[in-house]
Amino acid sequence: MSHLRITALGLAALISSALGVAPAQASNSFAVVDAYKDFLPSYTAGPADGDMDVIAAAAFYDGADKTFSFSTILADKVGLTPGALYVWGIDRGRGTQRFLAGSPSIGAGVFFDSVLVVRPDGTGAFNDFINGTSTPLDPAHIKISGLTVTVEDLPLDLLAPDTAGFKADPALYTWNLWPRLGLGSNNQISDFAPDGANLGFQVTAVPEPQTFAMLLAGLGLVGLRASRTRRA
Ligand SMILES: [Ca+2]
Ligand SMILES: [Ca+2]
Repeated sequence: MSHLRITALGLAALISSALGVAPAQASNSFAVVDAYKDFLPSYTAGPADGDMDVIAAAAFYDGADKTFSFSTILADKVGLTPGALYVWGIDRGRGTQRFLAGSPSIGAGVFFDSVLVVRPDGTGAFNDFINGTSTPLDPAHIKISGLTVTVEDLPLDLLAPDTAGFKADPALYTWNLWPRLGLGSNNQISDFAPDGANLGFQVTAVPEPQTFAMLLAGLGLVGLRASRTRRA
């Protein structure tokens, strides 16, 4: 069923047309199409369910509103696996490969100094490892729908208190996304997106509400096709 697959290039083109920018600018710097069923060998804590498998993800920084937004498509309906969590690791300039020191040692190339934890019930928190704080997210920012988890319009102030070592420009922060079952050991982490790397944020200088909706539609198409491929 390879003809149903959409390539990273295809997503980039989709995003490009949605954003009205050249493919070279869109590239893969802020969005990733992640492999289907690429469960980590170290993931032994739970089932290889589709809601533990990232298909696509993207993130934005709105420089005008000074807000961050994140979105992902999973391979199956969010909420399928009890205890599933979706975690965006964010590197604001003091990120380290924190999972390397864990057991089992995983996540080479995945740098973060804070995490955005989102639950299928629409609640979540921002945990800042540098400042040692945990801040519940306003549920109004979290949207769960079908295969999609979205966190919209998080204020810069939440992610970037005045802390030494953080990058001066929040547009230069990077991220990685991983589903996991509970917040214990590394064998609960099922997938990284992207694999072994961080991505940047698409920076939108002028707020355009339709942009995000169009990208989500594109990501939804990816998810739908992946889902069909899975069933086929
Ligand atoms: Ca995946
Ligand atoms: Ca992956």
